[in-house]
Amino acid sequence: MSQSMQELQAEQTQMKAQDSELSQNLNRLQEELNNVESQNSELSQNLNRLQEDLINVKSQGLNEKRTASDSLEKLQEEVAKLWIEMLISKGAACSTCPKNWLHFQQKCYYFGKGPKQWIQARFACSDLEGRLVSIHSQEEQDFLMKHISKDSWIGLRDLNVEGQFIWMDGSPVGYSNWSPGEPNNAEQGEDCVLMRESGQWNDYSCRSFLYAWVCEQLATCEASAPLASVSPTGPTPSNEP
Ligand code: MMA
Ligand code: CA
Repeated sequence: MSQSMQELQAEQTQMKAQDSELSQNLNRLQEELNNVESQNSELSQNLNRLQEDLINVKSQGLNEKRTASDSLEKLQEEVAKLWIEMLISKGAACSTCPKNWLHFQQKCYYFGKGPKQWIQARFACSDLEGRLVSIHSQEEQDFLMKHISKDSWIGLRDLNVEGQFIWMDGSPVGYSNWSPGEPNNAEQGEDCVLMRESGQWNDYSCRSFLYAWVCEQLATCEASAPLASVSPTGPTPSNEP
């Protein structure tokens, strides 16, 4: 055999060896690729599960926050009322109201005029540092009746659960003065409540414009001298935003 033939054979053997090495490498790479792909799909499944968990935790948190802030508002309401009762029992007069507000028992009332939907009346009251009126007795109803002249929005609505009316002060309906056959949730649905000129209540479309609305706020106590420096602990009651 010639010199060059031997060289060629040697080269061929070397090439075969390289070839098998390459194909081994290729197999290993293929395996690794498979591993990476399966890890990848596992990771993306985990990610999906984590995202679901996150959404659940977030909505749970929101619900808990809502419940807690509802309870807090009710407690603040109770504290404010107890505080007033305590002051009255110590001889204080709790009958001071802002200008243009009328005093009755422990509250002040504002009889708003001008076309408003229920939600606009609600904002008008909160702009005046009050809220739409909550009515809890025949005496309060009689007082209000004496001062209204048109259909007026009051602070009662069943926006969240149909038929479950809640006052703006957070309490359910105890005393009531519905017109006969009301609330009837007529037509496209009626979730807001008005007081008719007769004084009787009717559920009505929240989007309708009424020309009158009634706000309330707690009256301020003019404490007698020794009480002047005392004040209730905790935040003062805020009106619903
Ligand atoms: C009627 C009665 C009410 C209802 C209004 C809607 C005039 O009263 O059905 O219940 O709210 O109509 O216009
Ligand atoms: Ca109605």
